[in-house]
Amino acid sequence: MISNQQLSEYRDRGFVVLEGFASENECDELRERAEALVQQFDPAEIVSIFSTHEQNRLTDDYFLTSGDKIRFFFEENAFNADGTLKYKKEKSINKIGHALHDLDPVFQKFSRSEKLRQLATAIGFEDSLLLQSMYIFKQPNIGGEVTCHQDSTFLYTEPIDIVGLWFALEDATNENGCLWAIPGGQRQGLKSRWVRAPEGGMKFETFDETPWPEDQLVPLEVSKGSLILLHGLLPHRSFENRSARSRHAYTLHLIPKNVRYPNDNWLQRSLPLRGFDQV
Ligand SMILES: O=C(O)CCC(=O)C(=O)O
Repeated sequence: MISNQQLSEYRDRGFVVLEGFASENECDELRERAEALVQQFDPAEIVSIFSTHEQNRLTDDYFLTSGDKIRFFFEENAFNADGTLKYKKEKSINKIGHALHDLDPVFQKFSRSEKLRQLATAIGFEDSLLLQSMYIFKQPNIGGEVTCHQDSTFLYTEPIDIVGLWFALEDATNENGCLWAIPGGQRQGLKSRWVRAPEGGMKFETFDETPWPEDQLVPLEVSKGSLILLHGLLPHRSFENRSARSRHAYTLHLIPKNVRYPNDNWLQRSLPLRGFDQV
């Protein structure tokens, strides 16, 4: 599942790549399912532009109530000035989130597979809850950047303890917007939290104003089927995809059952969180 050397690499660098973790078949099944979900989705229902630059999202109810739903978010550059889509909807969606692992049978089966349960056990998350899932498209030509961040900023727990599982469903290269990370950056502590403001909407609570040392970022170019484990405090990002190739990925976040999950985190659910054993 994961060797001792890979485990110590994860602890030291804050990330590790497990090549070939998901089979070609599993990757294709998830891709086909995501494509089917997009086909069923009517973009007229809601137009929500997702971007880490886009301040509108801070008050975007569609986003803030998506923690226990399957919702669709567009690339920031998907629209013409008149609000119409530049490309077909299947080439315009940035991501689907945030409860595929609970609500969709295909994603649920993959996310709670024996293989994933064993991996979670090996990395000390045997008694954990599946908090969030996302299908990220990083579309050809218009795939938006994700600026440098720590996942614990958005999914904060006390004590801080979260792991991100990032599955490459296609080869991810520098050209199509692979992940980048600052090795060892998880040791620098949490820079900020994104919290629900009492007056409504979201705001950042900043603990450390120093900019990210982005010159220390390294590219994580990986092949289809690779799994990247990401420590919740690891600074990471991805650049725009200006290439003609997409860069699909599926991500899952796990938290231990015994941490405190604050009610001012953005992600709140009516559906109870479930572990690997509760199918
Ligand atoms: O897949 C990407 O491009 C970035 C994903 C990421 O960093 C995140 O969702 O935390």
